[in-house]
Amino acid sequence: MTATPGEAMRIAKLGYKVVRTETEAFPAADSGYHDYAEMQAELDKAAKAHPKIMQKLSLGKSYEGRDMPLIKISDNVAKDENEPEILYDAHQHAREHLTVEMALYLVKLFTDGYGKDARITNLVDSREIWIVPDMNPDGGEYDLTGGKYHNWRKNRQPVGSGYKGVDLNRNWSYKFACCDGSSPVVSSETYHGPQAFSATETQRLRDFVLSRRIGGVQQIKAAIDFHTYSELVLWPYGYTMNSTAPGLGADAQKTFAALGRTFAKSNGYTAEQSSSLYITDGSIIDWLWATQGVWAFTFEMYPNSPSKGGFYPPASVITAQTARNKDASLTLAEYADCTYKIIGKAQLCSTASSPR
Ligand code: LU0
Ligand code: CA
Ligand code: CA
Ligand code: ZN
Repeated sequence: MTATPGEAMRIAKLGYKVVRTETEAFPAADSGYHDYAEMQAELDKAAKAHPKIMQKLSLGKSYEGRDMPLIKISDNVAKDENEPEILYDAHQHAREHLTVEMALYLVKLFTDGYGKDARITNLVDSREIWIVPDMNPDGGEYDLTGGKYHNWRKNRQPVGSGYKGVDLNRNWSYKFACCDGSSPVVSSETYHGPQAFSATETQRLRDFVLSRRIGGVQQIKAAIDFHTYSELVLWPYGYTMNSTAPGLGADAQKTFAALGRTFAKSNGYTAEQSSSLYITDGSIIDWLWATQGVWAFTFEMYPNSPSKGGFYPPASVITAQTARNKDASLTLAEYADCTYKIIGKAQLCSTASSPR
């Protein structure tokens, strides 16, 4: 709960204890968004209401020491079952606050829908769903300081020359800094960091993903990394304009494109290879695919133009713009047991010719 200084004084006069915490809040007009403390409270509430299917765990701490929540949703949630695992992560970029709302929407969708909606119930029973709602809590809170937005993108780690911040989505190790898709300049918005995984927060998610590699088999089969804005569905690779490249053969490319176009049909976004937007190196989806074989997509959410609010659309859009990705999010989870089904090549999933 938050209060303005005036409200805090009146509450104190009523005899209640007012505790000042270090948490930031959205400007009043945007109070429909969840700041860090409100996000944590929402997750705690959901975990308490659905203990059989939801666990609130932790990835560890961010650079400034904020807990990075990790949500698991599945039947028999305390057990690691042999079920395809799916990862949804949000908020690598601080100012992209709508993505936290997307993650909270997915938590609600899978928990409140369980036992009511057959599609949701089937997924919760047959999958292990991982949700990381806040990859950049330090940057996200910094972006709200002083009751106004700061247009902040990176994390808040000191990087030299008095500057702070590494672009988390340029800090992953696959083809790190290879191709002019990031910057070596500490003050740049796309500063990639002194080396791959220099950022505390990318280390946290990397270590979790690697921990899901069991007996040499990555358990996470598919992922969506949520960003804003542009209304795009993007698939690997980001580092090259070539549609096929080492680790990404013709069948995999066709599968990515078919899945991506299916998602775009449901949410009205534009589907394309990530590099069609612009070249990025050290992005999460290139790493997830190339090193772990995870079918990983970037979704760039609402809006599609700066005139609709850019990185700061009004809170009134949250409900529609998160629900807009319901079908795509569920469809990816449904295909997670064998993505090649979508190009009619299910045999690739069970044979030794399966790439990973
Ligand atoms: O990281 C980014 O630059 C993304 C786009 C890539 C995933 C291709 N755009 S954003 O920073 O505006 N979300
Ligand atoms: Ca289960
Ligand atoms: Ca498992
Ligand atoms: Zn982004």
